[in-house]
Amino acid sequence: MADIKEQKQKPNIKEDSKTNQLKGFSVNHDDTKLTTNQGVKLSSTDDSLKAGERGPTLMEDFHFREKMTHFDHERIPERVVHARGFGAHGYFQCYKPMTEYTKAKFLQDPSVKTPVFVRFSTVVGSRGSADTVRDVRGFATKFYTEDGNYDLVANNMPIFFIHDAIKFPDIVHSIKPEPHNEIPQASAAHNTFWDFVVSTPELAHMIMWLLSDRAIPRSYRMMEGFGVNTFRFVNDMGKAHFIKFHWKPLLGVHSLVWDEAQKIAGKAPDFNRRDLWDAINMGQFPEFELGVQILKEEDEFKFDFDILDATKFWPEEDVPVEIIGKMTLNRNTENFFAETEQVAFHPGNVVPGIDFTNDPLLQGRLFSYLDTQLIRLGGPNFHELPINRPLAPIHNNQRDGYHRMTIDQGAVSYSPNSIQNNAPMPDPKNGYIHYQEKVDGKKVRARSESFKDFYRQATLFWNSMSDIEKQHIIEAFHFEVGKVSCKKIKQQVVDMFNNVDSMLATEIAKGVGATPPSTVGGNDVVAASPAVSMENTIKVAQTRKVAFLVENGFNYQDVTQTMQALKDAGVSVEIVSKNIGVLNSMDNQELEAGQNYLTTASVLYDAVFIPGGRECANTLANQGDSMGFVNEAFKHAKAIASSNEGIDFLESTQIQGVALAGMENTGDVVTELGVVTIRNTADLGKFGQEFIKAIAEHRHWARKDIKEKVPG
Ligand code: HDD
Repeated sequence: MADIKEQKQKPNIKEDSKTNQLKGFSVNHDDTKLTTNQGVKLSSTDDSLKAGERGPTLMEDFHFREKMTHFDHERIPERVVHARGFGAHGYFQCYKPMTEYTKAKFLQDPSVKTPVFVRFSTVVGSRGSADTVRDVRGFATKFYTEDGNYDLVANNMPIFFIHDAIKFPDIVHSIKPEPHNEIPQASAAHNTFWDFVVSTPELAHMIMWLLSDRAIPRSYRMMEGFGVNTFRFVNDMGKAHFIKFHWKPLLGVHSLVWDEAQKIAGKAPDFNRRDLWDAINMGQFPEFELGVQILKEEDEFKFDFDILDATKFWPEEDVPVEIIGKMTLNRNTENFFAETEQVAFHPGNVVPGIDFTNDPLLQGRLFSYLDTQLIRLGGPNFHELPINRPLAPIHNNQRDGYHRMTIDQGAVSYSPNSIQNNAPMPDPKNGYIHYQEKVDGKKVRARSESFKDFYRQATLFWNSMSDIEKQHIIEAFHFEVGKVSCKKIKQQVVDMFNNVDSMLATEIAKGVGATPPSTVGGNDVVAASPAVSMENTIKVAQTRKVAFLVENGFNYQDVTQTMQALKDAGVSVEIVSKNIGVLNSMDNQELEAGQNYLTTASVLYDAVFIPGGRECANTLANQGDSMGFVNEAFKHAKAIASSNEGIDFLESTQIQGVALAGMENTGDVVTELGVVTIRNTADLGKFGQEFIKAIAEHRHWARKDIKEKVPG
């Protein structure tokens, strides 16, 4: 009895606790017989019940009616934002007890593995839209802790568009497809959004992030996550600190280039979700460290921005990120709908030790998420869906409502009561106690003056970008604003961003047919925050994907040794050929090509390798698809490697101005601008290592003028 009581109050959380809970709901259909939803076995499901073979279908066909009714009701409303997403299971472990700052139990004991479910998403597109559109990415994590569920509902950018949640419907309406014709899908490049931007200067900073490479991540495994809003840690003495949450991927932060992202949207619209799915299936488990920026309450007014303003970040150079734990995603879902679609996040799902602040964006979020689940999941019992159930026990007086699962015993569903000794009883000691912040003010529909610095952090961000990142931002403006048909808005964009930086505004104007600013713009910010530039991120080759372009007559040793070196470094390889199937090497050894130029494309790989073998090189040189493949990889600044006669093929492509191993080369590895070549098969070991280094670099931006010189 004592055990049951103990269990009722305090679950023993283990890494697989959530998986085991879900198993109780999972159904296996192997070797089973077809039944109705009432469990009645069916003899056939291929024909409806008719009055005569050619006659009308009969009303009494209960199987037809049930099957059709279920089908007719299979869709639920998609999320109003973040409709397209992809989830995975894993666990979180803290590195050290955070007792000094918070009493949150999952942040105390490094030996505890708290189960988590994460859903990554895009914001604007509908459920069937492409993964690689320019957009903010959602990064929502549900921690199934012993104290109940904690949701960290984050994005991959540290700031937000607006100050106050009351503007959320406006910004979302402006960026979504325009209501009269539902065009364009999953894109900010249209009149209504930019009309809203130029009318709402607080957006300036977020636009800089949205038009940066952060908005087209290479992988969900390679992006940061940010809680954005300012929260509080509260310790068991009731002392609070302001905090910001960060997720830092161990693979570094990396992005696609825009041309590539657009092509992937057509060739592989599931690019990011497949990448996550495959990585987990291959055992390459995505890992993210959890970091916090911690501020003393007395330092609230120490900064030249308001720490409650969600359009500002706390520069890591000023408030260091303390790494406090790590999350590992190690299990794919069994059923997309049951798990990823039905999961319901809410920033208001907090546990003792984590509390809110008066950040007006956060305050509004605290209403919206619970509200939206009521329509999306059809009633107040969505917390009972397997994916949403906490591991901590639920005991309260809430009853009834659509789809109630639990069978709550007894006559009592009110408090206080004497019939049940007042159970379920509040727990003043362990129960959630809101931080007792003193609040005193007049009721006003107004915004604090301290929020009204719209441009200085936008300039800080701009100053922090590398040259190539700046160039990409300018090109993104040319694309986005170039698609705006209203000339007045284009000019207003130039004028607005002149407040960020004059050079930026002048460059924007050049590309979109507007007049450059006539006044020197910018502001007094000259500082930079190196932490926001992706140039300074972690660079590893692990988990990258390389295409080997191979045809008959290839050099077997070149292929197998290079493949082995890459595999040893955790890089995966796909053989691409004109035809899928068996290929023969120059010494008649076999290799299987798994992809042809129709099933795959250059944009789906991080790097390309072309082996030696005269016949192979000649065939490649006569195939437009192979040439295009390599040209595109070169243009997208990816690593390229080639050995022996493969280099002759490279010479026939648009790879110009890069030194390649020449005929006289006797075995040295020649590496220039991410192109690695060798003419001697004896030293393939070093060649492989150089290639791995070039892949780890992610992109080789020093290739001069590639954009102009390489067509495509
Ligand atoms: Fe939100 C979903 C993140 C501001 C209202 N939001 C949603 C999701 C993420 C975020 C990751 C998807 C969750 C999932 O995968 O199911 N949202 C953010 C961040 C914000 C933010 C980091 C800025 C700090 N959101 C925000 C505001 C509002 C909302 C200001 C409204 C006042 N968000 C919603 C929502 C959604 C949502 C309408 C749609 C689906 C859902 O909640 O479950 O309630």
